[in-house]
Amino acid sequence: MRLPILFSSAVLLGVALAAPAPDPTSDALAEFQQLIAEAQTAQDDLLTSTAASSKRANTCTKNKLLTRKPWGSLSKQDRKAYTNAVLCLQRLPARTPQSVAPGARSRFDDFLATHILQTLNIHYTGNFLAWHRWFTWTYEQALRNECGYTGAQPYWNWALYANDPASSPIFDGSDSSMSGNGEYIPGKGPITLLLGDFAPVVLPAGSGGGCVTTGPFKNYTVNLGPISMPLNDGSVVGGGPGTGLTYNPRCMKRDISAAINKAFANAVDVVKLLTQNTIADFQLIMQGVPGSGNIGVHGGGHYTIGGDPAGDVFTSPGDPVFYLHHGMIDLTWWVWQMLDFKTRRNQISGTQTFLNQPASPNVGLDDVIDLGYAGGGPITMRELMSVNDGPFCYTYSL
Ligand SMILES: *[C@@H]1O[C@H](CO)[C@@H](O)[C@H](O)[C@H]1NC(C)=O
Ligand SMILES: [Cu+2]
Repeated sequence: MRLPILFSSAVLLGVALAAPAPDPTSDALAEFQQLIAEAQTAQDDLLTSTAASSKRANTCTKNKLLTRKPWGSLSKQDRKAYTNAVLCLQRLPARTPQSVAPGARSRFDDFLATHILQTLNIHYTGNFLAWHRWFTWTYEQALRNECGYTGAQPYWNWALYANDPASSPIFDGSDSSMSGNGEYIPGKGPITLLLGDFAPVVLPAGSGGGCVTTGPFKNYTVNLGPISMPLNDGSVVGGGPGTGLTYNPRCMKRDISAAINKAFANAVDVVKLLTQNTIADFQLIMQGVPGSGNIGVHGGGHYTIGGDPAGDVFTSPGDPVFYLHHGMIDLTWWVWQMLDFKTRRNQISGTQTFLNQPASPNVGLDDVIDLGYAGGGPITMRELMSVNDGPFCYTYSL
């Protein structure tokens, strides 16, 4: 607030300001950090008061919270412990029957198959945030309970590396990264995103495009999909809904794009999202107003990764970095809820179908979410609305 006043009085005095224009994203980054601190304080207060009033043994308390941290704040050893656990999930046998997803080869694929099967009922719907909260948590539990991981699910703070994601600790290709960019393929055209009957969104190609050849996942094979994969000639490949579950082994490709990260998932975008007043607006800003050309921070993160499978809405959890992206999506919902928890805890907006096509009822607190063979069991929306309640007891730090 102080800067504009100083600036206008300087103009009144006729003083020529020689200093370069301030970078709005650095102010926004500080504001984002402040909002996280406010959310933490609100959560602490809430837990202190519920602990005092509850006699239940399983009540979530401050000292039971598991803290999810940004990738770059983990030690290199902890990052490797995480990627080793993911590699373990990729080695464990699938539980999904061949009759459901004949191409599923691993526990990691169980999660991917579940996402593929439910895509049209979990995006641009009223359960989008809760479904992905439950999905990410169930994955975190599988890493911990089936693969000996003792940490929390890390997240990708898009705002920190918006100018150069490929060099960030997440994508730098080192042993302690989530693997690097795809091999550079020159001369690629843009990709075109189609969303219902809305005007298509054309996004520039990134700085990779080929197979990922560095870091922990360089030998990882994507087994399922594609279903709706934008290519760099403007076309979209894949068989569409109801397909992509047969065995289709191929390398993982990435096409990391600083331009997309800068345009849709920078600190200003994050703060704008967190300062919305209703869940309807929060979701709209997060996913971008359809037809506006803005894909929001959700699309911004996905298409910053790009490639195959992460450019494919159905198959995107086939790239393990999906779960770091959705950790950050969940972080933004957590902050937004904590800033006015009483009012926002149970807010839901949207129907049961993708952009309400075909038309369907609104999602409510009694709706059941079931991740099938990924695990977790059926659970109601009501139990997914707070990270301090139901199955959850976690928080986020910087
Ligand atoms: C990839 O596979 C090769 C050949 O089996 C192996 O030598 C190498 O250690 C593997 N790399 C990673 C990062 O898993
Ligand atoms: Cu999803």
